Amino acid sequence: MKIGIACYPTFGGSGVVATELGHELAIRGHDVHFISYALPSRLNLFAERVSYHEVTVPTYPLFNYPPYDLALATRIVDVALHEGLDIIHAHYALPHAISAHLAQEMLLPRRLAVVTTLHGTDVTIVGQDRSYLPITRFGIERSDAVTAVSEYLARVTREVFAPAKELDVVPNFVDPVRWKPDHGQRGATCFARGGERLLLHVSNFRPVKRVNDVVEIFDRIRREVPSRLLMIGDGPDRPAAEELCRTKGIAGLVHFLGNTPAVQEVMPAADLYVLTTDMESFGLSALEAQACGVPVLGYRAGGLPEVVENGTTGFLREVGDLAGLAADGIALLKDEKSWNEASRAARRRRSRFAADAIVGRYLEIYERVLADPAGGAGS
Ligand code: GMT
Repeated sequence: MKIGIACYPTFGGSGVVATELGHELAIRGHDVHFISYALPSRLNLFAERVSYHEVTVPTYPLFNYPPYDLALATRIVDVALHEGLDIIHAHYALPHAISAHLAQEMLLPRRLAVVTTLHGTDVTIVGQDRSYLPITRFGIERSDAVTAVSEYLARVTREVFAPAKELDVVPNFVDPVRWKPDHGQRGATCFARGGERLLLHVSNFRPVKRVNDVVEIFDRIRREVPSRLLMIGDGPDRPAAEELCRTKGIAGLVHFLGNTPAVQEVMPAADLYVLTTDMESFGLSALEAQACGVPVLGYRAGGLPEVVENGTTGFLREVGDLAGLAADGIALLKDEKSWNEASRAARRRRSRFAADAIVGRYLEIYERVLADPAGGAGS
């Protein structure tokens, strides 16, 4: 198949999932064309059958808001015609599903199937804004197939949009060869010294991630167990988290690394992964942590309970229960046997999210929509 992938190029999960999926499809012999405004952060351009097509958005004095969605639709049409795309897979509803639908209409009577994957805030935050709700529903309904990354997200999508569309739940996946345990490797010795334990958080530092909760939990843990905290990523709440560390006098123990692509190297070195989002549709980073044998502390909210097995691969508490999560973390770090058991269980969890099975489900969906003679007009 010839598959186009429209996604965000940033470090966020939707772009990462889109990129990993594209690589896996290419390995399986499909031609994959990424279409975005910048090179996706994890994209390997040296991989066979993978190409990248940049969207440029010309400006004009009248354009107070340069229309990226129109430039994207135009680029999709261009790539579809010149590379012979069968399918465009839109990751994150806005604007990708809308641009994909527009491209589909522009190409008629030539067929271009549209598959949309809903990732999270495209439904739970952005899509629920009254300014965007009707067009998000439109994008969902006009796609030939729509997938959601968790049962939770599918449920919210049905509740909020009541779309005249079936949803397929296709969870995210993890590559167990790249994400594997390597405890005590260089990443740990760089940051945690002399027997200190290492806590890790990775996110885009948006309000939904509650990054100050990570700092609060760490502050309680480090009083009992000598440890350090690594904060990877960047976003609007990073300054507040840095300020909180200074106020608490723990700035020397907390390392803010920014948007480093080296997560894969650091992750296996962590003793605990902390993800305090109050509404995580899936929590890809928690899955990657578990694949590295790192137990997870997080909130019992959104789709995280579908990824983390409470009491087995980590601990989940009600949103805001900082003391509870800190107590769980302290207990785990103080008891080597319990930590080892949790680490082994976390690693085993990857089998539920194996790339082969999940990529196979996307391929089945692609085949289903291409075989549907009623498809193609987006109806
Ligand atoms: O929805 C977002 O906030 C952005 C999105 C992203 O691009 O980072 O993250 C979502 O998609 C990921 C990949 O499917 C999921 O693992 C994240 O849980 C989800 N984020 C949220 O729901 C907050």
